[in-house]
Amino acid sequence: MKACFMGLGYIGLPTAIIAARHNIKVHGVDINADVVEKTNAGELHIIEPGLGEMLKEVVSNGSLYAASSPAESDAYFMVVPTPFKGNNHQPDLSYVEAATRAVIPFLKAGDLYVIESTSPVGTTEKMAELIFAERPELKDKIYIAYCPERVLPGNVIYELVHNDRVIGGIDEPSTRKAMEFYSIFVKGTLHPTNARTAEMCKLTENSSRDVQIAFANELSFICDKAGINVWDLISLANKHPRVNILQPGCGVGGHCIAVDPYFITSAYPEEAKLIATARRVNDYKADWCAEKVVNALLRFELEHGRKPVVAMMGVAFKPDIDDLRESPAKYIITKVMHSSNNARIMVVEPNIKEHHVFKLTDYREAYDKADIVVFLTAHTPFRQLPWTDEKIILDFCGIFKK
Ligand code: SAJ
Repeated sequence: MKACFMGLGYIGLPTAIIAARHNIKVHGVDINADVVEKTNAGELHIIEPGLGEMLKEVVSNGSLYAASSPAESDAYFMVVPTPFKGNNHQPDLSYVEAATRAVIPFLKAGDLYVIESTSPVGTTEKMAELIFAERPELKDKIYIAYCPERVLPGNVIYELVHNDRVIGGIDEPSTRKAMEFYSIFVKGTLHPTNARTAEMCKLTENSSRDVQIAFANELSFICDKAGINVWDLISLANKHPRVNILQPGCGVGGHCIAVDPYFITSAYPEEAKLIATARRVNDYKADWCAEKVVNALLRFELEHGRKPVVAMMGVAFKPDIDDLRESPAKYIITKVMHSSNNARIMVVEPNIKEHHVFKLTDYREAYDKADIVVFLTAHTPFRQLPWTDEKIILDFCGIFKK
């Protein structure tokens, strides 16, 4: 069986590699020539534990080959980004559409076409229309489905195989055909549904997490005013057998949770009130944190007659990763630097060696030297630092929670 993966990014590449390890001949396509070159050289262009060796193996035994354009296959997978366009967070389907148009000439009766990219409801039907407009003779002869991924970066190899998956075809034969494909390497349960439900399911999963984090962040605003430790509060409330509140942080980052809810709110603005509010709460959390830091700096200067030394702890968008994209911590650091009027600000990120904008300081040294310590990302090593009353500590991510 031959499979063509359109997009060799954080999801497409690992999926292509896993498929290639299961007796599938994989043709991987990326518009970035550098990605194609690296992949064919057996070099991983993303960071994912354990995946590098697997890539070398499938490239050297010929089961994975990368190129800049598609080739004839039995199954085609669209694993490209779906960013925003305009200023109202409208989803931009141009990559999915371009990838689809690129494979249309190769399609033949019996083939499977799958979209994995996070997409607004109706996208799979829209792409089916596009395919049949160009190739009307394929109507009812090919299988078209939507099958979102659910993997957590850092644990991709395990989750790609063991997570349950939702698979929705444009008709039942399509759902069955797609399930047949995924059953080759997925050990989790495959759940059949229709394409629209599968699309909405992906958006729902990430919106649900965003809403739950917004609840925790809202509690952090309330507790700050009420003089209550929010971490203690949540831990106590979670002792109730049917309560499970998530953790507040300095905002929500990454490319999924802070993005996918907009695919619902932009299409259903009248109905998606709670989802839209949660987005605003989580975005506001980063501004609220930045303001708290700036105020602490000003107060220190007033009280001590000199500028404070400040340690900003953590730049990544979540604990124990090196991914800084869409990071609220990075946003807060930049904002504080712009309004700090020459205070000495040390930036700490133990998971990376250097950064093109921030000069990085070792976390122990920064903690030791700082008058004000701001915890932005709950990296594990920070938890070893001793609590002290001699510094002003702004713990936005619960480093010192019990
Ligand atoms: N966060 C909090 N409080 C929490 C949990 C997380 O503030 O209690 C913050 C994190 O610090 C981070 C952001 O939320 O800034 C997102 O982190 P995350 O670990 O919740 O999620 P992602 O973006 O790494 O991955 C998510 C996952 N989705 C869900 O958990 C529902 C993953 O399974 C998806 O595959 C991925 O999105 C995706 O690709 O959609």
